[in-house]
Amino acid sequence: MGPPPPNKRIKTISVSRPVIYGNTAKKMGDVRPPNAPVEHTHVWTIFLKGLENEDVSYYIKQVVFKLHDTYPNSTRIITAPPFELTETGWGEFDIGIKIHFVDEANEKVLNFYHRLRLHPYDMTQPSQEEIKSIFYDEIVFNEPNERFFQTLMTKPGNLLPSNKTDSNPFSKQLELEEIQRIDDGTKEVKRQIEELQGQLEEKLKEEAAKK
Ligand code: SLL
Repeated sequence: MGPPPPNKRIKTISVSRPVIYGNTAKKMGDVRPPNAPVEHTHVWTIFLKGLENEDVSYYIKQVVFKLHDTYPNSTRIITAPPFELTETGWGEFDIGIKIHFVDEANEKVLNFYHRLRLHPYDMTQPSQEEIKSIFYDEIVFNEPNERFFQTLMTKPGNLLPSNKTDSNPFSKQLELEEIQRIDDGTKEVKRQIEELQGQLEEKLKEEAAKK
């Protein structure tokens, strides 16, 4: 008998898993972590987790957060859930996120960025509120190998719920509302462009009439 056949990939199949990632941040008051440098103004947490906190450890082995070089040991490796990291600091920057999948998956590292947000969008509104910059996304495994596919199938993998609730900020409803806002925005921009073009033509006509 020869060696066992290589773990074959299943063509034509994609399996997706929803994840939530991003950061929360709060201005530090008088209570500061004992080792926080004086120039640090905020405490923040970056995280990656399953939708509605579902377990992700059956497909994610570790998450690596790459911080700004101003941080000592700027590469932070989190090898078990919760995949999150709390730090203090003064500035916003792009945090590199690398997801390493379980060995069985035989998948490449997934690499992306999250812009750490410490301040409210409207900075004229001083706010002591917790800042949140949180995103929904789906990790898609294209042509998973047979063994990993079996593992994925043992866990349901929540889909995006249809209605938004307080515990479910991400939903089809929110997605549709966002598409509607983008649509409205696009129409408004188009309208403004046409209005300005009209004004420009008027001015050109006026100029031509003067000559
Ligand atoms: C900025 N380009 O100027 C960004 C850089 C750096 C953030 C932000 C503290 C690091 C430390 C920190 O918040 N660095 O002291 O350990 O806004």
